[in-house]
Amino acid sequence: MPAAYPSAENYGLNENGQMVGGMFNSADENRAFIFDTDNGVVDLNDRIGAGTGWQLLTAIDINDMGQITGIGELNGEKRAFLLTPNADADADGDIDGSDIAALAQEIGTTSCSGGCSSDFNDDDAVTTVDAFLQAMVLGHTS
Ligand SMILES: [Ca+2]
Ligand SMILES: [Ca+2]
Ligand SMILES: [Ca+2]
Repeated sequence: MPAAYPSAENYGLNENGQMVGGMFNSADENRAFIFDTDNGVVDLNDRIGAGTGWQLLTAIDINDMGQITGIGELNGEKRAFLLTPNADADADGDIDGSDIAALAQEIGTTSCSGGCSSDFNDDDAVTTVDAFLQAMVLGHTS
């Protein structure tokens, strides 16, 4: 665990070995985290963009698509959250035809090890799960 949040409780685990939960310290400050053996412990607040108004306190569960539910605060008010993996393959801030083309080139790859731009759920393979994640947010801009 990071030094600032030495204690943790794990609440959710998926097929890909990704674990989520809440980490906290003696000052009773809480942060939602995700853990896997490739990336270690990552504060989910570092995964969402700055300036959202959200503080993610505890992650409750993660499904095999990489979607994470939990509890946080939006502008200081306690709320539930749902995070869906970012399907912006070319990282230009929108989900459009060029992202579909990038996924089409990689689909079927089963040994990404972090090297596939379209492995949105980070299971080291580009599959129909990643295509579905992309289809859900097609047309979105950030
Ligand atoms: Ca894009
Ligand atoms: Ca684009
Ligand atoms: Ca994948």
